[in-house]
Amino acid sequence: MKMSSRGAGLALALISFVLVNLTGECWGQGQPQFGFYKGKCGNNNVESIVRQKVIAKNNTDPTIVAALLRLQFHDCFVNGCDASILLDGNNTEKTAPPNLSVRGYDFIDEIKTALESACQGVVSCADIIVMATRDAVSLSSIKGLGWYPVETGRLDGLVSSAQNVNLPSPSMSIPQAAAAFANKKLSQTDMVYLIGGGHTVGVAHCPLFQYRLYNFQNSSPDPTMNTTLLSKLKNTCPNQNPPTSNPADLDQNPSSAFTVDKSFYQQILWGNGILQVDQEMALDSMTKSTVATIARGTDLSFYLRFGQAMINLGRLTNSRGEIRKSCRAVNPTSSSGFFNLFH
Ligand code: HEM
Ligand SMILES: *[C@@H]1O[C@H](CO)[C@@H](O)[C@H](O)[C@H]1NC(C)=O
Ligand SMILES: *[C@@H]1O[C@H](CO)[C@@H](O)[C@H](O)[C@H]1NC(C)=O
Ligand SMILES: *[C@@H]1O[C@H](CO)[C@@H](O)[C@H](O)[C@H]1NC(C)=O
Ligand SMILES: CC(=O)N[C@H]1CO[C@H](CO)[C@@H](O)[C@@H]1O
Repeated sequence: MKMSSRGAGLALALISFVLVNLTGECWGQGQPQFGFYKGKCGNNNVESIVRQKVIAKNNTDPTIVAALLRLQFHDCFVNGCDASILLDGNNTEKTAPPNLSVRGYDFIDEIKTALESACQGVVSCADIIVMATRDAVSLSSIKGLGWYPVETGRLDGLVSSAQNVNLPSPSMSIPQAAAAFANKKLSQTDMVYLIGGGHTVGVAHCPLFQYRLYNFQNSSPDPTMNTTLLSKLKNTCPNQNPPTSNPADLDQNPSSAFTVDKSFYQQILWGNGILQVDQEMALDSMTKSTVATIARGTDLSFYLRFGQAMINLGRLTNSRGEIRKSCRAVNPTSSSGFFNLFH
């Protein structure tokens, strides 16, 4: 399997090389493959430039892994992984309500600047998100076991509109969430790994879960919440309107709040899910056996399957696009009618 995907990768790389050189544009790019940037940035190793940046960042801000995981999810789920979430403007994706607290834009700019000075116009912003997320995950995993290979060769999208943002909501039922993932060709198993692997780091703010404490359906509070957690969260989020914007760790294991590991799954089995959708994953017949299996399994088997789920998330691709000069804006020429006609 490895051999054949490598062979196919080589063939594709060859085809895209020819196309890029014939047209001077990126017609061959857009079909992600492992190692796409090998030999494309002079003597520079694109993936190691990204990794050095993430190592330096992780040392000063250990929350970067949470920022990047959420950034990749929000980018890939809307229009495919095309960096559309990075575009600035009045009505772009990042201005839609679910963007609340999506972070990491400045750090992506910093990596882009380093790559542009290594080789201009070669590495897409969409790939930077995916590579940097992988590196942050591996740095924040037990013994680095969270590393997974990433496909590259994506193009940056030309459009970004808040109207396109239809991300799942934290109060969705598991069947509804599974339908949203299936709509993106992601399986229920991918969903359990992606939500649980993502929510093993980072925080949620009171407005996203406070209703579970004081105002849950007809009973109050949410009967599925661990009562120790309930009292703790009532302190974090006092019953007031508007709610405070205080944060709570999504992974309630205090020793691994910054670590991408499988502890989240044990926490939700104990009723310690912060978001409704997190808690329901441990209870719904569609997902509960997967949750229990991960909680009981080894770290390595969690990392391997989570890595595969991240690769699958990275395959939601939008093949129409370009290599942006700045991650925050489409290239000046590509907004012309001529370019759009042919892409
Ligand atoms: C049904 C699917 C999902 C829903 C409804 C959901 C919802 C949320 C919500 C409401 C928050 C808290 C936002 C805030 O209070 O600021 C959050 C945070 C987060 N989500 Fe998700 N999420 C989902 C899937 C994912 C996936 C697939 C990933 C990544 C693989 C992910 C990664 C994260 C991370 C890392 C944070 C913390 C961000 C930070 O601390 O800055 N989520 N999510
Ligand atoms: C956003 O809208 C304002 C006012 O309509 C306009 O001045 C500004 O140029 C717009 N910004 C962008 C990036 O389109
Ligand atoms: C990244 O940050 C986390 C959290 O502070 C830390 O545990 C880990 O050792 C860091 N990784 C590296 C390789 O420095
Ligand atoms: C509540 O959570 C704690 C750990 O935080 C756990 O020890 C306890 O068993 C949980 N209670 C239930 C009913 O699962
Ligand atoms: C960074 C950013 O654009 N944040 C926006 C997120 O969405 C809210 C509500 O729609 C806006 O007010 C923020 O400006």
